[in-house]
Formats: sequence, structure tokens, C-alpha cells
Amino acid sequence: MNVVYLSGGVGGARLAHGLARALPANALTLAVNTGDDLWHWGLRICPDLDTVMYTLADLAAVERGWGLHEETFAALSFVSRYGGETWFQLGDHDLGTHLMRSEWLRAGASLTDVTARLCRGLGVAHAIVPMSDSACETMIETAAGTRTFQRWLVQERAQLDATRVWFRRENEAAQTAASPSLLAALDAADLVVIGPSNPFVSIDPILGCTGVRERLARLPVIAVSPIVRGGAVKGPLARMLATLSQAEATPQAIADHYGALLNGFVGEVGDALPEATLPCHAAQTIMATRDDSLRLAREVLGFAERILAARA
Ligand code: FO1
Repeated sequence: MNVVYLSGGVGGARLAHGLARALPANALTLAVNTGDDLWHWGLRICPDLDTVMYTLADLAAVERGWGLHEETFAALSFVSRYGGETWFQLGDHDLGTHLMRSEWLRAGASLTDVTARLCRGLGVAHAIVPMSDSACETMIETAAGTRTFQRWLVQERAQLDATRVWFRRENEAAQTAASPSLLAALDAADLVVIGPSNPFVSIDPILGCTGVRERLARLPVIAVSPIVRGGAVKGPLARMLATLSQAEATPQAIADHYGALLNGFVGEVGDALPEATLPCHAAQTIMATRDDSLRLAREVLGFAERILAARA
């Protein structure tokens, strides 16, 4: 069964790890949000691509939620001495990734090719592909004005409610083209799994890339809930549901957000799942260990088999 997995950062990356253990490299493509990407210290940073790549390489700082497990911040301390920006903390080993990515992009390589080269360097066998090879920055409107995603989330700690989320494309007119690898993976897919990521700022950017929604409409799509027991495992999702969708933080609100795209929904045991509108499967969706991630991945795939059988 060929699977395409749509993912943002932390929550999505953990299930990516489980799926990568459950499926061979030729049966799984990890399509990752690049709306978080930014230029910082003259380097191109791709936080969600890096979180998924580091997680699959077993190098991720699980407790910190981003970056590398073994990390030092010597370069940052010198940047600080020069009065440079320190609100976005780049570690010394992490810098190796950004230096090579920026070098290869400047030499004309696509973000898809750059990501494949970085994955080869870290021994990641599964295909991690950016949603697009062109920039598409997630922008957050707040009562105090417009913010780029990282300034809003990290520098201002998401203190101000997001009143609107939009995507700044390289040129306003053109839609953001999905990466060829993503479209090819969707054309060959039997199943799409939407990870337990923030729908507004991690999944919607991917769905907004040209060609993605129309392909998902033709495929079985299962979403894993990022809301557990009335809250988000990490980040500002619960507040975003309230201010952007005027909805409570429930699995139903997540299912409603994706609407007709979904053919199945996986949520936490004990939570009220959108049974009235979708086939649902209850599982332990909190992934504290790698074995939790593998078990959840297997439950999602087993649930998918049942949905595929019912569609046949
Ligand atoms: N998140 C923070 O809260 N503080 C940081 O200083 C920070 C630095 C950072 C550096 C590289 C990187 O790949 C991610 C980083 N993140 C940081 C996480 C980043 O904000 C992610 O975009 C979010 O975690 C959402 O996925």
C-alpha cells in the first residue's frame, strides 16, 4: 500500500517515525509543510522539514521539540556579542544543515533535491519532500498587525490571537505549485494520512498547493486528531480553533475543518469522535515513545485497510 503522509513539525514528525518503521521506503512519502520556512542570519531555515528529517534519523531533540538532541550554541553566543538576532536559536550542529541547504539552493538546486541530499547525509531512507519548491510563507494577522509565522510563534510566543492566517506566495498571482515529487507520490498513492499537526498552519499550506486537493478528492484520506482530551498536545491550536473557527477544541472541529476531504478519522480513546460524519477509530494517539509511534502507525494502517476494503 503506497502511503503519502502530510505533516507539519513536532506532532506530525512522531507519527512519521512510526510510519517509517511500519512501511518500507518505497511505500511511504512524507510530504512536509514549508510555510514555517524563513531566512535567518542569511541562511534558509526549514523547521518542519528538519524536524521530520532529524526525527527519522533518530537525532531529534524530542524534549525540546525542534533541532538536534546533541546540540551546543557557541555560534549563537557570538552572534549575541555582536548584537545579532538571538530570538530564533540556531544550534551549532543544526547550522551545518542550514549552511549546506543555503549553499545548494544558491547553486540552483531545488528544495526537493536539497532535502534529498540532506536525508542521504543523515542516512534517512524514506522520501521526505517539501510541499513546494517555491517559497510560501505563512502569515498571521493579529490585532497588532501582520506577523510572519516564526515571529508570531517564537518571538512573540503566540501571545496575540491569530485573527487570520494567509500564505505569502513568491508572486501573489501564481498559486504555489506543489513539488513534482509530491504530485507524483499522490498520483501513485493508495492512501493519504494527515498527521496530528495544526490544520491551520501546518496542513492547510500543503492543501493550498496547486493540484493537491484535487488529488486528495480522488483518494482515501485519514486524519489523525491533533486535539486530545480538549487540548492540543503542543502549540496554539486550541486558541486558533476558538478565534478562527469559533469552535471548541474537539476532534469534531478538526473533522469539520477538513470537511469532505476525509474518509476516516483517528482520535484518542475516550474522546468524542465525529462518528456521525465519518468512520472513526479510537487509539492511544499520545506518542511518548518510539513504540507508541509505531503502534499508532500500525493502528492507522489497519484502520485504512478496513476503509479501503469497504470502498473496493
Ligand atoms: N522554536 C522555538 O520556540 N524557539 C526557537 O528558538 C526555535 C528555533 C528553531 C531553530 C531551528 C528549527 O528548525 C526550529 C526552531 N524552532 C524554535 C521551532 C520552530 O519554531 C517550528 O517552526 C515550530 O516548532 C513549529 O513547527
